[in-house]
Parts: sequence; C-alpha cells; structure tokens
Amino acid sequence: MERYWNKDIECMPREEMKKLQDERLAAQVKRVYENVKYYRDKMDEKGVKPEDIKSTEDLHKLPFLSKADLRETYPYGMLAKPLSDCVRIHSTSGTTGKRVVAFYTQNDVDMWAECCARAITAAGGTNEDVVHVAYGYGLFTGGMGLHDGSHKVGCLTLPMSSGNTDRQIQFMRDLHSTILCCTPSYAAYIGETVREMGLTPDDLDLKAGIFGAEPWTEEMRRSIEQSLGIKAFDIYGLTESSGPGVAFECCEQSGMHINEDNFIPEIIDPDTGEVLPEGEVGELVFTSITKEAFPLLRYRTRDLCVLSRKKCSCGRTLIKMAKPMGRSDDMLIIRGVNVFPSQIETVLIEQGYSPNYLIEVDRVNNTDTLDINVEMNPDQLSDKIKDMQDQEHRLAEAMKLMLGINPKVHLVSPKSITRSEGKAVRVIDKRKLIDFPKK
Ligand code: DLL
Repeated sequence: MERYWNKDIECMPREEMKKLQDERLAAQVKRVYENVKYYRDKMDEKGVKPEDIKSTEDLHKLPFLSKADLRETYPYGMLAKPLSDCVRIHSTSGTTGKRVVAFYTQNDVDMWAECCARAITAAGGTNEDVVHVAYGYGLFTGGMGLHDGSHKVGCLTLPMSSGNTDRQIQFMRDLHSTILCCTPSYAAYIGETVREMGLTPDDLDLKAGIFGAEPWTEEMRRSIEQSLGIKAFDIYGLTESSGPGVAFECCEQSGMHINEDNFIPEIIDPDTGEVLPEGEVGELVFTSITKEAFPLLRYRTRDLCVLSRKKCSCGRTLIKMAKPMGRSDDMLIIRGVNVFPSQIETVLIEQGYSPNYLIEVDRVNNTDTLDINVEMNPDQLSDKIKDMQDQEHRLAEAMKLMLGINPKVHLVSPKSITRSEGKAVRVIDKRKLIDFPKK
C-alpha cells in the first residue's frame, strides 16, 4: 500500500492546491518586492506591482531570474531576511564563474526536510529503515538535504558522504543499510564494486535507492536496480530552490511529483520566454512561494523537461515533471545537430556496455568531431583486432541511428575511465577552450 508523508498536501484536490498557491504567491511577491531591491527594480522596470499578482494566472507578468542575476547580486543581494534570521548557507557545484550561494532560515530548513521526508516515504522509507547517505556533505545540498529528511522520517541515518567505496559497502553490510542515497553514477560504481568484491545483491539489505543531482536514463535505472537488487527512485532539486526534494518519484517510477505547495513550475520556450502548454518540452522555471531567506521568483533552471497532470496511480495529485533530458547548456550542438549525453548513454546500455563513457568534442579544419570513448566489460575484451573493430563499428552504427550524426567510437579497457563519486563528468568540449591570441 502506498504511504505518504503528508497525505493532506500530497493528495490535495486540485482546486484546493490552486487556492493555496494563489494565496502564497501573492504574499510572497509582496514580501520580495518590499525586501529585495534588485527584484523590486526589475518589477518596476516591467511596470508590475505586487497588487497585480493575485493568482498563478498572473505569474507570467513577473520578470525572470537567471544564474546571471544571482552572480550579479552575489552574495547578499537576493536576501529577503536579515542575516541574523538565517541559519545555513549552501552553494552550487558549478566549477566556473562565481558560485551561487543560497541562504536558509530555520523555517526554510524545515520545509526542505519536509520535502525530502516526502521523497523518502514515497520510496518506501519508514522509521524502521537505515538510510545510507552517500551524497557529498558540505556546501553541496545532497548530503544535508537527504540527511535532514531522513531524520524527520525517524530513519536511522548514516551520514557517509561520498568516497571510500569499499568502506561504504562494508558499512552497508555491517549496519544493514536499506535505502541508499547518492548520485546515479556513484550508485552504478557502488554496484560494480559490489560485484568485484565477489558479493551479490543478496549480501546486502538494500531495498531502495534515491538517486538524483544529474541526468540519468531509464536504461541506467534498470542497470542499477539489477546490480544492487533495489528499486531506484529519482529525486530532483537545485541549490537555488533549496536542494534535493523539489520533486520526487513515487512507486509508479514515471516522472517526479513536484512539491507544488512550495514550488510553482512553468515550462517556457528557452528562446522567447513564452509559457508553453502542458505536455510541451521546454525550460523548467520555478517560483518559490514559501521560502523566506532566498525566495526566487520565476527562476530559470536551464533544465529541459515536460510537465504532466495525468492522474498518477500512487494517488498523489501533485503535478509531475518528466526526467530532465539534460540542461539546455549541456546540449551539444555538433555539426548543427543537437546531441544530449543521455542519448549516448541509452545506446550504450541497450547494446550491453557499461555506463562508463567519455564524450570528446573538437573542431578540426572547421568541422566538429565527436569521439565517444566507451569502456568494455571484461567479457567484451578480445585479443583479435578484427573482433574489436567489428564491435566498434556496430556501436558506431547504433549511435548514428540515435544521434543522426556519425561519431568515432573507441572501445577502451575495463576500469580505464575515471569513476565518479558525485556528479559525473561525461563531456570534454575542446571547442569551448579559449584560444589565447598569439603574440
Ligand atoms: O544537484 C541538488 C540535488 C542533490 C538534487 C541531490 C538531487 C539529489 P545543484 O548542485 O545546484 O543541486 O544542481 C542542480 O542538477 O538544475 C539539474 O540540472 C541537475 N539535477 C538535479 N537533480 C536531477 C535529476 C543539486 N534528478 C542541477 N535529474 C539541476 C537530472 C538533475 N538532473
């Protein structure tokens, strides 16, 4: 039987939820207008006053916010509460430019924990469970977010953080971890290490995994489920909107329910900013209607996905978002064709390869090149060159069918591609490297 953490909210009739959102939105816009000068200036520039925003239908009148705004206002320019009311800071995992820092009041931390508690409960978690948190702890929101959610549910919480994979498995066995929380790429690595240690899923007590923070395919889900003997649930979030738990998957495993009592989603055309109808692919935009310290209105996530209000078998009425296909800024344009790393991952797993790969894009003589390095499983190794060439050829053909362009596939030896303990790095785009002018 499906369990809920907060049935009143998770299964709330649509009209009631809309009313709650309308009230919270109007109050939030007023609060932001009064307390955040940067956003007030943006609203004034657009000629919008707080009184103009009475319901979710008025949302489109508000100006967007993007990462560039957060960089411009770094670090305190988006704060809507005095620092003395804030109790926590987290930061994005971005590696370029100024990082984004987000602030939390105690109420913000509690709301975030509630969202993660809903996710853990939807994955089957109760106070009988041992939750093994192998997301990184620290400025990254993964560790602390699931940690607080696990406490709230009353689970026995193992704050492992990421890394030291042998020790992770040892603890999983000794302390009987039942729910694993980490990135999908780290879960795949843990599964691989379990096998290499001569163990099987029967040697573990795991029943579920809550994986997110990076895009992963259905094929990857099946492969992790098999290697660890679990049911794998997706979880989505971003630092700017608190962290993991903005949306979470239920037993149906077909998209993630958005915690709409706290976050209102929209899908927009990334080029024009126009709001798209339900069912169309576009950029996900979130408005936080309950956050106190760092309340972002119409924040452009850059994530591409689809929303759906189709009835869900789990009984929740919260709107669902499909698995993000990737970020609009992760999409590679190679010889004019749009390519997502997730398409490559799908082909690899379908063809029986491991999800360990590295994509290299370059430009040679003004033409884009695409090289895909794919790690072989030990049983795919052959000492006959012809066999290896045939395998590479078959894989390149399958990739061409999926992508519409011809890549070069290179099979590389087992374990030669660096494993990820957090978010995996799958792409090296050499075209983006700055060419310093020669003197
Ligand atoms: O990744 C928060 C998080 C931690 C989510 C743990 C889930 C689990 P950031 O580091 O700010 O926050 O990165 C946010 O990661 O805009 C997406 O592009 C990507 N992302 C997060 N979850 C998913 C997911 C955390 N389930 C950015 N599927 C987001 C695909 C995801 N992409």
